[in-house]
Parts: sequence; C-alpha cells; structure tokens
Amino acid sequence: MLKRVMVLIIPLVLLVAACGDDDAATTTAPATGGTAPTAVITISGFDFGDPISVTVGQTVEVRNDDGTPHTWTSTDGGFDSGPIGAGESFTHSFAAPGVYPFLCEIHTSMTGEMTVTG
Ligand SMILES: [Cu+2]
Repeated sequence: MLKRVMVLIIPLVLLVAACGDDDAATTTAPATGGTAPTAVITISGFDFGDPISVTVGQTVEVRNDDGTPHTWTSTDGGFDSGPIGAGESFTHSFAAPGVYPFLCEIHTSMTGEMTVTG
C-alpha cells in the first residue's frame, strides 16, 4: 500500500518541481531546503526505462517492477546493487558528476546510462 502511494506521489513531486523552474529541462530541480527529490529508475519488462539525470548527492532509487531479480551495476565498477528482488528497490547517490553506464549482470543485454551533474 505504501509503495502504491509513493508511486503516485513521487511523479507528482517531480512534476511540481519542474513546473516551478523556468529553465528546468529535467526533473532534477532542488526542492526548497536544498534536498533534491528522489529520482527513480523503474525496471520493467527487462528494461531500465529512459535515461535520467540527477545532481551530485541526490538519491537515486532503482525499483524492480519485474517478477524476476535484476541488478543495477556500473560497467566500470563504481556501483553495484547486487540482485534486486521482484518488487524491491535499491538506493544510491553519486559523489561526482559524470555519465554513468550500467547494466544488469543477470541479463547483460539490459543496459542504460545516467547523467550526474554538479
Ligand atoms: Cu536483469
């Protein structure tokens, strides 16, 4: 139940943040108080979805909506979720800007990348 509510609330928060910022080409505008909202990568249908962009220190939540485990693993060793079970999630934040490619170690054809800005 809580998860269902969060699924509804987080996109709403991102939408509100984007609307309140004139130059917001992304959904990463910091919220009032300096803490950016959690960015979400949803794994569904053996796909990481569209690439996302976050800021340094922003929390990234990787959710597995599939019925089988996946991993969210950096291709150059920077991070590794280990297996994320069906319906579970993993959170991470980045300390440095850059473009971070990743894959699922269980299904190596699943790939993606994300951008971290300072
Ligand atoms: Cu996988």
